[in-house]
Amino acid sequence: MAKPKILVLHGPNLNLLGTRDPAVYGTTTLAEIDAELEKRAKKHGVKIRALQSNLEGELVTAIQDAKGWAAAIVINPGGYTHTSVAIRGAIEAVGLPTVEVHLSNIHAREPFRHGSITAAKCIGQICGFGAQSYYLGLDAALAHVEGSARDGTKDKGRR
Ligand code: CA2
Repeated sequence: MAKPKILVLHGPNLNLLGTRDPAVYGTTTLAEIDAELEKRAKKHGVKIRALQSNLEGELVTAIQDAKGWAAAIVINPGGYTHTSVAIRGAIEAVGLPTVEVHLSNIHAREPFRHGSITAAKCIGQICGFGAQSYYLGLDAALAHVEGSARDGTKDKGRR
């Protein structure tokens, strides 16, 4: 049987990780996060496809295209978390189990970051653990995919 695949999506400016603002976002680069995710996924027999984009429409298209091949999505929508009805709509439309992750604790930051437009269409949100948020997000996605496969609820509970 083919290995399940997980789409990892990074939103705007996350390509700058490790180069600026280490007090807020840490020193780990995006390439290091992707490499660690790949290593961890491999242990579960899962493949990762990671993509960073600064463009809302590209993120929407990536989510739509995932319908054909991904078992789950891990997404850090970056600043679009707080603004993007389009990304929320794409997550809802594809119905793939999606985990929202944030490096920082968005609830402890400026009020405009407290709300997430996208999180309500995800199975859950993990924030505040730096790069670990991505690894915990992958664990959550894997647990969901493996759990659904085990108890036969693969397509149940979709929003
Ligand atoms: O904490 C997170 O992961 C965020 O999604 C990061 C976004 C921010 O707008 C969200 O409110 C929370 C910003 C990503 C910018 O990343 C940078 C990394 C290094 C240097 C500059 C920006």
